[in-house]
Amino acid sequence: MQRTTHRPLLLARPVVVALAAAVALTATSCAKSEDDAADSKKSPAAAGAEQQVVTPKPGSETCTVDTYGGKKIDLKDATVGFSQSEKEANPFRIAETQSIKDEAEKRGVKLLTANAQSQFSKQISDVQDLLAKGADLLVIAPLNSDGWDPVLQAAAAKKVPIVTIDRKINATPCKDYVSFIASDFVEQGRRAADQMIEATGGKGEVAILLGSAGNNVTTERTKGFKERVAEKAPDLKVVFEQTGDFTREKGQQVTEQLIQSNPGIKGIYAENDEMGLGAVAALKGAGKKAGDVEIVTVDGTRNAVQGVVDGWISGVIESNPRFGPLAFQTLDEFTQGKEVHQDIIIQDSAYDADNAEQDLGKAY
Ligand code: GZL
Repeated sequence: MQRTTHRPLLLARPVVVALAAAVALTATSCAKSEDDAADSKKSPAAAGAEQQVVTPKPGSETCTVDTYGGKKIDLKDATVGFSQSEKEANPFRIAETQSIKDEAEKRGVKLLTANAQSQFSKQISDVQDLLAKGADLLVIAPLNSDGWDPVLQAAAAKKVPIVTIDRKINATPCKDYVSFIASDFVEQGRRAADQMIEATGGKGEVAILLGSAGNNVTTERTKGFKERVAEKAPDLKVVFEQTGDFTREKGQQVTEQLIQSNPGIKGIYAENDEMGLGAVAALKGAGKKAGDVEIVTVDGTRNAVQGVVDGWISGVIESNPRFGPLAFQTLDEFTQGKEVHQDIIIQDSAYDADNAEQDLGKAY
């Protein structure tokens, strides 16, 4: 069922690119104008293309191989080790790994990969294993923000530079790792709040399906959402917060409890699409109709954006997983001895009833 309410398309705040020679986006993951939206209508495949521009976070410091203590090498002669954190059941992880593989192949770089199946102890041993197999450089998508010391020491001993993507590790940039490339998760939370305020009229009780504990994504998406609600909609009350561990099963279980304890809940903010889709399943199981509860999620997976088209989900803020070009461009420049930024932002788009159908092709 197509919802008829219309909401302004929420766009990422334009990030002023500090680098004058920034390479133009080949195709943006943020539809900045009707033209872009029109483009995505013409060729959905192009609409999902990967971000090429290196957009430093305002105030980001830089790093060079000399200050870091690595060695200048030709990336083409190097072996890159990629450590993925979560099992590839979540489309975010599938798209993230594919982006790294595609870029390595495009650049003719030898890539070793490992998947920790959502177990942190396995991710630590995976990275040790990649080092033992001769990785000259590491790209890590961390499961947790803490507990990385053994890996950092082992990589430093072998002078193997690390680029982290997606979630942050609590360590020293340009000493323990070279660069951190990620979305602005606090901004994602703010934008999700904007969509929730729009969908609910800024009044009523809402619940938060929290992500997993122990990483910055959960804390920052929650921070951004709560800040914005407090700032713009004091009559919208967060009355329930519980983790769904970023999984669909847990998201469904928690929502089943939620609608028992809070039958009048007006909105659910799910900190990722998988939990949001679990919430939809719970609502359907309870005999609810599309639109009875406003759901806003974060990621931008195809199933969730389809949920917007079908009226079950009010809005989706993208968390762009297509890190391949940015990660390898950073590695390439770093190993050539050039300055790279320690904090790099990947742009996120957004979906609501106004653009979900035409932009479904941008979802992953
Ligand atoms: C965000 C990433 C999150 C996704 C979830 O960068 O760390 O982890 O939003 C995934 O889908 O579980």
